[in-house]
Amino acid sequence: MRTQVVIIGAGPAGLLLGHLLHRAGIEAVILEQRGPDYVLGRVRAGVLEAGTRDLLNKIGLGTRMEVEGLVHDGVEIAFDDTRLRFDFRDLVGRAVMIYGQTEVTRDLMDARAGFGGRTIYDADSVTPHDFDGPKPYVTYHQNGITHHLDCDFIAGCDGYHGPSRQAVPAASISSFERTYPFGWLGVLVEKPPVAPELIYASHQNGFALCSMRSPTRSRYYVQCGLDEDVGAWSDERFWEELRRRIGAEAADNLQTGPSIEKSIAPLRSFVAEPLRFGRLFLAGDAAHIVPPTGAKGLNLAVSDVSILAAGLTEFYADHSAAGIDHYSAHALRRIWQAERFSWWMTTMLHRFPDMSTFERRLQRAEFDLLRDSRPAAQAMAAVYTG
Ligand code: RFL
Ligand code: PHB
Repeated sequence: MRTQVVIIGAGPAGLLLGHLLHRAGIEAVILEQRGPDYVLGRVRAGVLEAGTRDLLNKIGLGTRMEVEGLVHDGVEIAFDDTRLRFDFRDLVGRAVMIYGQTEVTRDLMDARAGFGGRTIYDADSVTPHDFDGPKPYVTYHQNGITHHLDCDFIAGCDGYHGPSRQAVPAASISSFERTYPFGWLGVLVEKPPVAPELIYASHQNGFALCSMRSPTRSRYYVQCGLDEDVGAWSDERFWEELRRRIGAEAADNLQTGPSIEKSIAPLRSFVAEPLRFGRLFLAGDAAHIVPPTGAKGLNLAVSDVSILAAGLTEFYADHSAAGIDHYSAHALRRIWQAERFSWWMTTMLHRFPDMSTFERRLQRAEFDLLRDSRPAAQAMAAVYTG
């Protein structure tokens, strides 16, 4: 079998790339290790930057988002007993869209089914081959049979643990990494959100975040230890800790109920360089990870594949390799900006195990700078809204 581009991974990066290529008349096959229900069952990001929203609208994928998504003109940040609202419209004239990654993925899957794009689910042992030469191919197993897929290019959109980055010889790739000594315990609950906008809270006990998926469904997080067992967190314990961290006024408005999802995610910053190895490209979480504090993970995946799709379109339409030659440098500029922002927000708002009172005062000074300096608040708002 042969196609123009093999995309490994049917997460948001892979599905969106498939969509953008289809619009440019380029054929792609997506190979996914899991089934569609598993992919849709993962509760992840919730905030779309203005640019992500614009792109989804531009390519005809925004209909449901514009009806069901929630436009947020601001965000709140609380530090101990002080709670501030940052008005994005006033600061930078933009807003964000609250629309879950699950919904974006569902819209992309529906659109792909609509144009008859091929996605091969439950593909085992997916392996990219010969991408350093002119004839790359990908092999995979399904139902005991080994399949061989010839192509012009391979796009590794297979997340942090996928095979694409691992196929690159160690001498050709550099990685930059920071792991944080904590994780986020997340809970999804069928109750209205505590406040109309998100609240990021820094408390002596640790960080907390109040987010949402809809007017009736809320998503909450508390910072927890890396080695903690999710089974040790009863719903009651979670609500008690959340109430303590978000301050008295928000705690009074919190509506609790049985959790419908509860999981712990570690926090990590990671970047691989470069993003191109001959005819193999890395995009999305396959290439970089950000801690979720800045809500950048999904948005970065979108910006990577937009740049990559433009490069591939230029290659096929104009017989020019300039776009794909420039992909790595172009995408990495934005990636490092998001890395910096996510690291900064994480550092300002979390409790670190060996933190001194000096460092807590520095965190407070960062927060006070956002309160007292309009340019500082504008810089935060500009990056947050994208
Ligand atoms: P994804 O979504 O991980 O999709 C990769 C796809 O590749 C498949 N795959 C394979 N396919 C074939 N063969 C193999 N051997 C394969 N190995 C893996 C996987 O099954 C999957 O379908 O990466 P993508 O598309 O780059 O999208 C990136 C976003 O998903 C990610 O950046 C965000 O969700 C990050 N993230 C969050 N971002 C936020 O902005 N806010 C959040 O609250 C937030 N929460 C999260 C998150 C990521 C998490 N991870 C990775 C565990 C919570 C979690 C738990
Ligand atoms: C979420 O709604 O899951 C969410 C929102 C903002 C973040 C991270 C996660 O920074």
